[in-house]
Amino acid sequence: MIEGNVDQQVNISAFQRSKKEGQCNGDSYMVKETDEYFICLVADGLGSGEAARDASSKAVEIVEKHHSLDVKSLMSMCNEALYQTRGAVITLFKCYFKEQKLEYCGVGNIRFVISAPNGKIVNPLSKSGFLSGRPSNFAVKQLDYQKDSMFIVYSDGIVLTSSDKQNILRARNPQIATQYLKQRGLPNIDDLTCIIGKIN
Ligand SMILES: [Mn+2]
Repeated sequence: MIEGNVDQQVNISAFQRSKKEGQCNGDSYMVKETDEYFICLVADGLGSGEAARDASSKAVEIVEKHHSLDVKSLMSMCNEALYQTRGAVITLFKCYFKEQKLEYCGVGNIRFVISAPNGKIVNPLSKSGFLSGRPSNFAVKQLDYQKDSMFIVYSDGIVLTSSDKQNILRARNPQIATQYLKQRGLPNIDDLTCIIGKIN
């Protein structure tokens, strides 16, 4: 569990769980905040176990090293890094604080949902497929966001109903939202990664 620092612009609550207890999780994620931006990646390696983990962690390495680049460039670099791996599905987004703009790109079934303070929920759609080094063109979506927006990024180890999404996005903070999810119960369907954040 990572708990966000109150001094940061984005308060995060993240958790992961393996499908089989004690086994390696095929999902990987990273978050990074600088004075100018916040960036977040969730990758789910195809299949399970070490080979899945190997694929998803390659994407994380790229974004950890090159997080100052734009989302489109990073998606291309992740794709190249995934050549000769199992492949992975990826969701990557970056919020630019001063502009209050968000760049988003998703390939495959990692969901991203963001709310505005007025309660409106935005569910940007990802492209189907996965990354494994084949040439691809990445469509990056640009969204405006407002302060106090909450978001959820989650792999297919969780299925959220629309009332779950509302409960999470209306929670006072990400830690309370995570508690809600844990209390509601999370059936063990796959490796799981869930990141809930609030942009202050
Ligand atoms: Mn999965």
